Order: sequence, then structure tokens, then C-alpha cells
Amino acid sequence: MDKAQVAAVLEEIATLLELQGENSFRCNAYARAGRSIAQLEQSLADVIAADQLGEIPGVGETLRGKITELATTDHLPFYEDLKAKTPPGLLTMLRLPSMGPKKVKALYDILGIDDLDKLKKACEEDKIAGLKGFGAKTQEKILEGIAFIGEVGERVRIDQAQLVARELVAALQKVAGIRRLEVCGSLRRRKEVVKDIDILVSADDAKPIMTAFVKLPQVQKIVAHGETKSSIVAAVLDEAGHRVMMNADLRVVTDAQYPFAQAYFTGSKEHNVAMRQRAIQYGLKLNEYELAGPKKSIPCKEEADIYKALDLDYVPPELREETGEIAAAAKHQLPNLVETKDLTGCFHNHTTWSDGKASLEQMAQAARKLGFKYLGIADHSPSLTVANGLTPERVKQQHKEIDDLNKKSRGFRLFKGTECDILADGSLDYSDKVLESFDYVVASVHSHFNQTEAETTQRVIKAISNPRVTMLGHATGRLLLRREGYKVDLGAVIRAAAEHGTMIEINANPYRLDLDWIHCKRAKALGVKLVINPDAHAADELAYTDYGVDVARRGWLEKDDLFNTASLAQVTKELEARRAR
Ligand code: DGT
Ligand code: CA
Ligand code: ZN
Repeated sequence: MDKAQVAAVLEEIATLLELQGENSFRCNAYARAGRSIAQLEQSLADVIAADQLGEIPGVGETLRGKITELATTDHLPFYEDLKAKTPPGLLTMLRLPSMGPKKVKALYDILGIDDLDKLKKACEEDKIAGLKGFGAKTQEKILEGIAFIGEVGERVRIDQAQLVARELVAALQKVAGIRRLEVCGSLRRRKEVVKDIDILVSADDAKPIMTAFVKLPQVQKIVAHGETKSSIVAAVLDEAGHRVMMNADLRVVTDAQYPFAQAYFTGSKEHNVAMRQRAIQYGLKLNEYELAGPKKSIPCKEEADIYKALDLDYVPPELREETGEIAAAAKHQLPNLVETKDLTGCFHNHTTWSDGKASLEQMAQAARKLGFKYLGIADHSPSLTVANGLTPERVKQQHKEIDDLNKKSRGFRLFKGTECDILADGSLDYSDKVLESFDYVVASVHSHFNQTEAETTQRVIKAISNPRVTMLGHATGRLLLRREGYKVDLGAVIRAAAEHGTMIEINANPYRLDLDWIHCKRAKALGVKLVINPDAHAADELAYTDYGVDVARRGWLEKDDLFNTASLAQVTKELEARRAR
């Protein structure tokens, strides 16, 4: 195991121990060791080889042995026993907001609650409100949380699904006999959340590939092991050390069938139905194996050949949602979708000046590495005290530092921006004078999520009507699969943005992906410029822009529909023109 995986196991041990009621000193020791290991600069193998584990803060004698065992054998009986002793439902209960290990343990000890169903029943019978440390409000929150988890089911965010898919694909690619391989389904369509992973392979002999698949190290459980289709539950640890579990199906077809299977399993189901209809109009039959006429089938080497045979332009997977793409493909009117390489920079990024992890200089360096020509810095404003928002005085200091960095660099520029809070009444968190000292302003809602839809809509419209606001940040405040956004009439917000010439961000943080793709289309129709922003709080998070490109493509956006595809000169000019207004 590498350091991220070992760190993840240590963190999980801390949680499991807490659930066992272990004293917090011991639990914290594991959590702390996990964090230290995650932050190591060298590889864990090197540290162990140099016998330097003991020098890591928080790693004592016992932990040294356990870490070495994990790193070298991938196993730790202590951890496996602990996991076996803990009812899995307790870990699910931890996914509820405001439920830590102590509360979960209390419910388990007092009422024997070890899964969500029992917890729901207890809440409905009003058994939780009276418990020490809970109360009626908590009971209500728990019920809401359970309802939400029920709705989202076992769906997974795209970044996590992609992680699982990548590991499975990397492992599968080592298997002999595979001719073509692709991840299809909603992941290929780049949906923001996906239910399961659909892997498609072509090969002459399916059997050895199936056998290898169900034996992959990521396999947690084999759901089905068939001749041409198998299903597993895969488990992979993410960078933060959380275990991501999801279903993955593997289908093996012949190479001649491959393009048809690829089109079919990419979906969406609705797109497939429409394609089949179109085939019928041509007197053909389309399914996952072939495109066939009354006498013989029409050979297709690639997926694009299927579209061609039906007089359609090739439809990129992101557009296959049956929202007009087939009609557009027939009329050669599909958009020329934006691509990652079109991005020239981005505007919503945080640094150590507020709640980011990287300095201005580190962020600039990372941006250059991605090929960006500029980077906009938008740290928080004062009312976001938890995020160390910048006072006007600190804004001045930051601007000085940006000026100094800009003097030193050629062909790359840092822009002075802010993520300015939209206060409860729609006013902004800085005075007009301070706002005017920035190159641009991202305005975002971070508080008072419980206002009515009418209140929030008015509030956001008031903010984006201010000519000093360049763009609206994360339009609904949603956190995918975690928290619904605030209630807001996005139609009205988009109309107001069009009227005032305010841009709207596509927040590319995989938790947010908001403005969502459906509304991107509406914004485009009204001529609102969109901006892909990673909302990066660390240097490596600048690459979140890729997920934003996915959203933009699903929203039919072309290069010119986005602001951050313009050249540095054009961006500079536009921002200056806006400030002059
Ligand atoms: P999800 O729910 O995130 O896994 O979304 P998908 O689109 O990956 O759906 P999934 O995994 O159930 O099925 C993969 C693809 O297989 C789907 O996009 C289209 C195709 N498919 C599945 N069931 C049907 C069906 O009943 N009719 C048609 N025409 N296509 C289907
Ligand atoms: Ca799927
Ligand atoms: Zn924000």
C-alpha cells in the first residue's frame, strides 16, 4: 500500500475505534498518524527502508509495526478484526449530517440501532428526541438526512466513479486477449453522478477475461459471474482515504459487435430508443449486436459508422440525452463542443490568504503547468470568517503581492479578484470602493440557505445587477449527494444575468458542478457568457476544470460561449471595459 492508502486505513481505524468506544486519546493517535503519513514528502517505502518511521510526528512503537505491516503486506489483522466487529450499518449512519461516531455509538448502545431503517423507525416513534445530546431538532435532521440518502441511493460522484473505473481499467488492460475496451454508460456521457460502471470489452474468447475480472484485487463482492457478463462490487480508496464502493459490470462481445454494444451501453436509454426509431425509418433494425436490414446486416467498424449509416453526424457521448441531438445531427447542426485545451485560465481560486492550501505563487505555478495564460485569485470576503475572509486592509496587501508577482512573470498574469459574499439582503460584503479595486468580482451565496425561493431569487438578482459584479459563483450552492442547494428560481436569475451582462460560473468542483448542464443550455440561449471555474482550494484542484468542461459539453457549449477560452489580451480588455462602465 502507498502512503495515501495506509493513511486511509489509519483514519478508518480511528473511526472504528471511536465506534467501539475506545478512549479518544487512542483514536486521535491513529487519526494523527494517518494525517502525518498522508503529508509525507517521500514515499512510504523509502521511509520504511531508511528506518525513519519513528521520526514521523505521532508515530510510536505500536503504530510503527502496524504501518510497516500494512505498507508491505497490504493486510492488518487488527484492522480487519475491527471491521468485522463493527456492524456495517453504523458506518452508513455516519454519512448523516451532524452524526459523529459518539452519537452513532450512543444510539447503538442505548437503542440497539445499527442501520438506517432502525434509525428511521426510532425517529418516527419519537424515541431519539428525548435522548441526552440529541433533541427534537436533531431527530428532525436525522429524518431529513435519511430521506436524502434514500433518494440518492447508491449513486456516486463522477470524480469517484472515474477513480474506480480507472483502477479497474488499468488492472483489466493487463489481461491478455482484449482487443478493444471502453467504459460506457453514464460515465462515458460524463454525467455528474453515476450509478454503476459499464465496462465493455471485445475479445475472441470471453471466458479468461471474465475469470480475470472477478479476481481483480478491487473486487469486494461478486454479484454475478457469467459467460459474457459479470457484475462485481468494487472498492477503491480515494485520495482523502474514503472507501468508494460501487457496482461494475463487464460485458465481453466480439470485435464485430463492439461498435453496436458500445453505442448501446453508452446510452442514454432515451437516446437509444430514438436511434432505434430512426433505424426503423430506414427499414433497419438496431440493437446492441448489429444494424441489420431485411437481408443482411450493415457492417460498422466504429461507432461513428452507425451514425453515418443513418445519415447522422457523429453525436458525442455527452450529448446523448435525447434533448434534440438526433435532429441536430441530421441537419448537421451539432455544436462544435468546447474542449479542455480551449481553456486559457480560470477565475475562482483560493489561496492561503483565505482558506486555500497553496500560496499565490504556488497557484500561479500550477496554473502555468496546466498551460493557462492567466489565473484569477478570488479569496473570500470578510463575512466568511470561518474561511479567513480578507478585510479591505488585507485586500490591499494581497494586491501588492500580486503586483510584485506579475512584475516578475512574462506571458502569464495573475488577476485580482474576490469571491465576495452576497449578504442576506442581496448587498455585497465589500463597499463599492473596495469592489472597484479588483479586476473582477465573483459574487456567491454562502449563508441563509433557509430563505424562501422568492427571497433568495431577489437576493441573487440584486447582487448580479450590481455592475461591479462580473460573475455569479456556484448558482445553487448544492453539494452533490450531500446537500440540496438553496431554493432559487434559476430561470429568473439567468434572465437577470442576460439583462445586466453578468456572467455565470460553471463551478467545476466535482461536489458542485453548478450551474448544471441543463441550465447552461438556457443561459447560452439567452446569450449569457459562462465561465468554467475550479473553485480550487489547492494547487492540484485547478485540474477540476476538466469536470467543468464535461458540464459545458453536456450543455452544448462551444468555445465562444465561455469567457475563459479567450486570449489573455481579450480577457484583459474585457475586464477593463467592464470596470470602466
Ligand atoms: P446510471 O444509472 O448512472 O448507471 O446510467 P446508465 O446510463 O449508465 O444506465 P445503466 O447502467 O442502467 O445502463 C447502461 C446503458 O445501457 C444505458 O445508458 C442504456 C443501455 N440500456 C440499459 N437498459 C436499457 C433498456 O432497457 N433499453 C435501452 N434501449 N437501452 C438500455
Ligand atoms: Ca451505468
Ligand atoms: Zn464559494
